[in-house]
Amino acid sequence: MKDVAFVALGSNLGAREVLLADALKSIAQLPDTRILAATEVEETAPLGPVLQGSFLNQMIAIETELAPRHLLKELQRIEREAGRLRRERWGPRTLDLDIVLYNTQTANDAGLSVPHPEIGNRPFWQRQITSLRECVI
Ligand code: A4P
Ligand code: MG
Repeated sequence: MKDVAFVALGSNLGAREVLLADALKSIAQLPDTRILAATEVEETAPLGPVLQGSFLNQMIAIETELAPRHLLKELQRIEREAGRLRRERWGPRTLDLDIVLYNTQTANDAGLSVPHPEIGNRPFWQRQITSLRECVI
């Protein structure tokens, strides 16, 4: 059976809109994966301790046969292809792809936490989840 996951896209460096659109195309091309719905792209003020530019954020619901860790590996490859350099935690990035939810599953180890630990601190994620759920369920 295919699983439904919610993936957050974020960018605050470079051609942000193009980076998000390209990421969407790359995710759509993942094996055994289909995009079910996408929110509008919204501009959000930076959260967290680092002084940095504002973000464009978007969230998508996908149906996938990739297990959570396999999905994360593919998302990290797409981040790298978008020129993502990991410098400082929470710092500016060309592309950030986070698994916010993966069905009702929970995982909690160094490599993967789902639901994403920041879910309670990101009002725009909560709005996006609500609007995607109206499309998907
Ligand atoms: N990791 C664990 N769980 C997950 C998950 N559910 N999804 C691990 C994705 N990755 C997960 O991430 C560090 C490690 O988290 C990865 O190696 C992965 O194994 P990273 O992308 O390398 O580093 P990061 O993004 O700097 O850290 P983190 O903790 O993912 O930060 P966030 O939560 O992504 O925060 N403000 C606004 N307005 N909008 C934003 O999108 N984003 C951030 C970054 C800060 N402020 C923001 C936004
Ligand atoms: Mg991240």
